[in-house]
Amino acid sequence: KMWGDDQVKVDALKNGKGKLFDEGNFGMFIHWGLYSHLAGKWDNKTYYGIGEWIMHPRVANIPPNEYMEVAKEFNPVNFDAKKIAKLAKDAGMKYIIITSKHHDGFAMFKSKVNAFNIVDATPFARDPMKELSAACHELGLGFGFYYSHNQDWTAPGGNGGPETNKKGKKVNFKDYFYKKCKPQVKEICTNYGQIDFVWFDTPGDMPKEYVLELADMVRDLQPKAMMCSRVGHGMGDYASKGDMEVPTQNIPGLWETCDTNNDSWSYAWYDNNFKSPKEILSRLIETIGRGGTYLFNVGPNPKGEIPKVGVNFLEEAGAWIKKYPQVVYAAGPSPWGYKLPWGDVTTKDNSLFLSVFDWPKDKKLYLPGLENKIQSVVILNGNKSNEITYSKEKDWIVLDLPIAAPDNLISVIEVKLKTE
Ligand code: FHN
Repeated sequence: KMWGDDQVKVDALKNGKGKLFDEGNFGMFIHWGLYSHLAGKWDNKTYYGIGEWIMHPRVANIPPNEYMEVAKEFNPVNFDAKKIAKLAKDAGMKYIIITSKHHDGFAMFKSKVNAFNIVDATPFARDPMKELSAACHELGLGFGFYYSHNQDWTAPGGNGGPETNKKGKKVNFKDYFYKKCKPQVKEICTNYGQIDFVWFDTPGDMPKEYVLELADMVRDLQPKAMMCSRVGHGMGDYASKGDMEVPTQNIPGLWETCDTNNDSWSYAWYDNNFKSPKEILSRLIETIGRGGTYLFNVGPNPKGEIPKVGVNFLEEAGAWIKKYPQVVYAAGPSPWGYKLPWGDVTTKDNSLFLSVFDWPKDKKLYLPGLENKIQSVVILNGNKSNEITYSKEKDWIVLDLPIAAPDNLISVIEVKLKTE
């Protein structure tokens, strides 16, 4: 058997979960919060690195009370949920997951249990999560929340947060968990209709009883939502791989890898190192080729807009996917199990889709050890397709290519196998 189902996927799908992974394979991650307003700079000094960590002692070391004051200036008046959802759709993505609260503890949603939130603490006073979830529902996109459940650097008792409350009384993780974390997770799981993902992060040494309590509540309130493994203690419906990690060997089961469009997750004023459309697509195809789903991050700026270069590159990548949807949607992993020298392979039914990242200069494309009988080999290019010849060299199949790559981004060749 060259590729096939596996139990995790089958079970998840049976329970009405995992469809967005199985059929979509591509989602938008958004890191946006109070830190975006600082854009990597504090007290006239720029801190290189991941922008959402700016207040951390290892970065600008901003005292929680000073950081919380920043909320008074945060006014992302150009935030346009419909525009962002449309961008995700045009980019060929099937869902959006956005930071409802990152490690800084600032809630990007209206919270009744904690006033350090975008509606109550900023001049903006709108709930962008309401707007974005509605826009996603309208466009038929999946929607989910990121929530930092363990680290909270401004909440007394949160991991990395102050050890005493405003009155100077010592507090512990339990206080934070019951006063802020659990009630806020309840809020995001009840106030935004049906959500498709709850993306917890950095569980660290969070005690198991709290993780279980949280996971139970999410299952109760949002039985269809997929919980990512970063909730901790082996819980979750799917595995989240390391940040920006495109695995090199096939991995079974339901999993996702998250990547970002430049060097930081959140907006940083200097970060112009955007991944090109070709890089986005090749990393997406490699992830699908290994059996996973690709969650690609963007970081809106202090005004709430996604930087133009990132937008253009995503639109270009989306136009390519529109030309070759079969390479991405509901596509299975490569039977080779790893990337090949010229590109990567995704599969559907009896077809192998060869995405050629580097067009071979000798006009020969090698398929190592392919033993199946071949029905046809065609180069796809939009609605056009050209049959090409192939031969057998030793035990390998060798395709005869035209001299020039037909697609200036990534060319695709479909190898249809005989069924027998
Ligand atoms: O610390 C965070 C980081 O800021 C970012 O949110 C990433 C995204 O996966 N998660 C954590 C580190 O793994």
